[in-house]
Amino acid sequence: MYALAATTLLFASAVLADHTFNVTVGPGLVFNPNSLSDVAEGDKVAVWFGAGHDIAQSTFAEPCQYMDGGIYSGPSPKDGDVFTFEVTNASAPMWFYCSVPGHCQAGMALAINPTTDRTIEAYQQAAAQASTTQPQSDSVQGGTIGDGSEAATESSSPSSSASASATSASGSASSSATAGSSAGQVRVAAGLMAGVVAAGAAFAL
Ligand SMILES: [Cu+2]
Repeated sequence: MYALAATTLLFASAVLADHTFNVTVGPGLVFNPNSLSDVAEGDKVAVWFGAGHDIAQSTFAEPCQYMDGGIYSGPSPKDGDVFTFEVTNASAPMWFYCSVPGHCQAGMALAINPTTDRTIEAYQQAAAQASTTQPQSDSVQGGTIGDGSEAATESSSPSSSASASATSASGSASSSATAGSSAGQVRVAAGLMAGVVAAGAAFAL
């Protein structure tokens, strides 16, 4: 029953705002989460940077190789920069890597809408043997980079998202990427629909 109430909430929040999936860079040679599923057309992905990394798009077949015309954060996002791009085709899986030499081989990759055959694990396995091709351009491609204020108004920062998740998800305890990045919107909607949540939660108990 709680799940039903939560689903209703998510639906309500989806009507209120586009969905933004938050991805953090590091600590270590990772994108976190490294795989996003159920990303819909028009949804946005916000990559929250720490210094020393970037993000570039490849194909699945050629991991760590920049795809012609692919999305790219630019060569050296600063600590605190947020790179945001929109998913325009939800039916095609998207593959990303960090083009700093060695990082892709170490598994620093991101999948959007992977399939059962083409998983982030399969990409990483192939990446371990691949060489890196860095984008030739030194400018941002296919997205925007800023301080996160745009992403923050649409959703929430990863840290506040985590706390919202912790406080609002009593009992549901889903730790999936989708639920985590939705938490900020749930929190916004919760103000409007607190009665529904309370009723749903009470019923579940
Ligand atoms: Cu990196």
